[in-house]
Amino acid sequence: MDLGASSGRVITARFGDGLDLTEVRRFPNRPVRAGGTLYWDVLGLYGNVLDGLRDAGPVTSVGIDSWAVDYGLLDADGALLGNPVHYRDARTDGVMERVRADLGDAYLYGIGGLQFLPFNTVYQLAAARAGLARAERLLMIPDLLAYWLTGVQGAEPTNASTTGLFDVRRRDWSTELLGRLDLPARLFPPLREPGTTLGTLRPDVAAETGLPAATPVVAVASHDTASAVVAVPATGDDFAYISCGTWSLVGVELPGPILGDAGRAANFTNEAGVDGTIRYLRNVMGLWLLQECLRVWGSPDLPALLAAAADVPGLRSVVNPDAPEFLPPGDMPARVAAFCHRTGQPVPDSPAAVVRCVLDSLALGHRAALRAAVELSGKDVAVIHLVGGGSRNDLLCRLTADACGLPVVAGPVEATALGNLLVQARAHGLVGDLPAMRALVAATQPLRRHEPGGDDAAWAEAAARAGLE
Ligand code: LFR
Repeated sequence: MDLGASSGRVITARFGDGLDLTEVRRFPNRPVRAGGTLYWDVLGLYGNVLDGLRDAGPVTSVGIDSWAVDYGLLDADGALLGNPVHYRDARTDGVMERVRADLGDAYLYGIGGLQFLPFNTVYQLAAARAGLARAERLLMIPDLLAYWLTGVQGAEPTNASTTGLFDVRRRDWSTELLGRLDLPARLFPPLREPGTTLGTLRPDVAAETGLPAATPVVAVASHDTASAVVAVPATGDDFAYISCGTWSLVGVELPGPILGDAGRAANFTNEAGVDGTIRYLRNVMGLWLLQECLRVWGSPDLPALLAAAADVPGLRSVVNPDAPEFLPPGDMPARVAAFCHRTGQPVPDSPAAVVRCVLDSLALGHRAALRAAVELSGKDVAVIHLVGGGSRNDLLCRLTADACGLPVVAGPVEATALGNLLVQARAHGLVGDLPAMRALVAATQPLRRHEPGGDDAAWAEAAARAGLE
């Protein structure tokens, strides 16, 4: 089960001579605004999880991953207290600034090594403090769904490391930070590493889905980005990755965290990966910009629009994709136009021109984050693996190769689901270590290589215009 911010999917894999994937179910993930608050429809998602299990039929095990940072609260009886709020909701406006001023960036970063994003769990909790009084447990979204399937409560490090309440060196909840923030320790359940069985199906779930009650639910790298990085089809160590979906997560894999001032100033994150690895990366706004444009335009034909965007002259107008005004849902074409107008650039005058501006700008965001990752980590990078839904977008992959001056290997599209499945397969002894998992992905999944071309000076000039360099 892989739940992304815009869609969810249930995929089964058969491990044998190769690796066969079957998409069993795909469904939209549509946030709902009610009473002024933006929520996830978590019961709708869970209903799709149950339907997906029924469609899948008997399986060796089940694993769940989703986007990070969001959570549900349970009372002492294990009942959900309120509907999980979407990280793009405005309740955190101004809260991060307050917490950072209180505790200090160096202190927060020294423990969590987490980039400062306004929606990190820690700031959501600071915004919703009054709601914590009756809460007994906080479960991250994949853990909440796993709890409903199994009756077992727990947390998993790859996702816990996105909360801002995790000690990335000790790989455990930071009791120190919980104390400083006056957050009750009881809320934070014991951690279970990816690859361990967390429970089996509740009898009512087994009855409803038709699966044996003994079906194990395995803890996977439950943060979708962590699973995606497991499935990067790298054949050596000299790679960077871009996990490109609603967000673009741009960075490198490291054996341990880097918690110094330079990384903090560059807002790089140290998120926990499988096998003790660190995802050293920065969030770039990602396909969200394009998705919101498409929504506002009433879902036009995307392939036709991308073909038209490819014919628009490049780098005419560019935006900083990470500007705060692009984070909340809304009229993205108007916001892009306003940015261009404000910075004295031509305002894109057609949907194709807006799409070209957005993709050029994302490529610039990829370039800035990639350069920072290389500089801060000192890692040799000879190739960029671009995985996830964005790997289908040839124009974006080509622009990224040009902007970064490195070859981009695009694919697999379903890297997150693959990483989820591979960690389960390893728990059953069907695959080996990370390099072996990646070699299996490289050998079995369709990939496309984009060589860099173009003119670095033109990209550097555009980056300056967008305020990125
Ligand atoms: C990607 C992702 C990112 C995280 C963002 C919010 O789907 O999980 O890694 O920063 O969503 O949770």
